[in-house]
Amino acid sequence: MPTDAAIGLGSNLGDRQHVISSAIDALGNLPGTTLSAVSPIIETSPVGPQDQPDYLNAVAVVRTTLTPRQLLDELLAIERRLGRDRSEPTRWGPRRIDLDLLLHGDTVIDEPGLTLPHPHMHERHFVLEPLAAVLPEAWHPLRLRTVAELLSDLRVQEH
Ligand code: A4P
Ligand code: MG
Repeated sequence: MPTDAAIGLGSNLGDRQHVISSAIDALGNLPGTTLSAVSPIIETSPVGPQDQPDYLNAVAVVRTTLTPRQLLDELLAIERRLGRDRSEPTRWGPRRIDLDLLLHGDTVIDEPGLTLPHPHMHERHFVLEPLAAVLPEAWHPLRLRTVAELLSDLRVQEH
């Protein structure tokens, strides 16, 4: 059965717009996968080390027969093709492209190399804002809140 999966895209090096568009095209070409929605692209200040350029962030929704692990492997392959340099040592540092698997249906996984839902998604504006634009009613199976609710929770916490 195909499942809806949400993928977070981020870029803060090189031609950010072009890299994000190329990654979205690549998602639509994955086996067993169709692209169902793409959020607006937003510009965001870096979370983590501040001495790096601003990011462009977006979220894509795909309908896929790939398992979470297969989809993650495809995301890592797209990152490599688009020139992500994994020798970059800084955690949360600058990158041409970062693809995070945010949600895969309501799957919960905590294994080496794969955590679902993405462990930081509920605390990040740069994820929740574009995600709420395309999948506001998606369910976070651990926080027991919809994406729209997680975004409004985050806004309340910050005021
Ligand atoms: N991994 C495990 N679960 C997942 C998952 N659900 N999705 C593993 C993707 N990857 C997952 O990832 C390291 C390993 O995580 C992968 O090999 C995979 O097996 P990574 O992308 O190399 O690590 P990272 O991105 O440097 O660290 P981390 O903690 O994933 O950082 P994030 O969460 O990706 O954050 N500020 C703004 N404004 N916008 C951004 O997009 N991005 C980051 C990176 C920091 N600050 C930002 C932004
Ligand atoms: Mg990442």
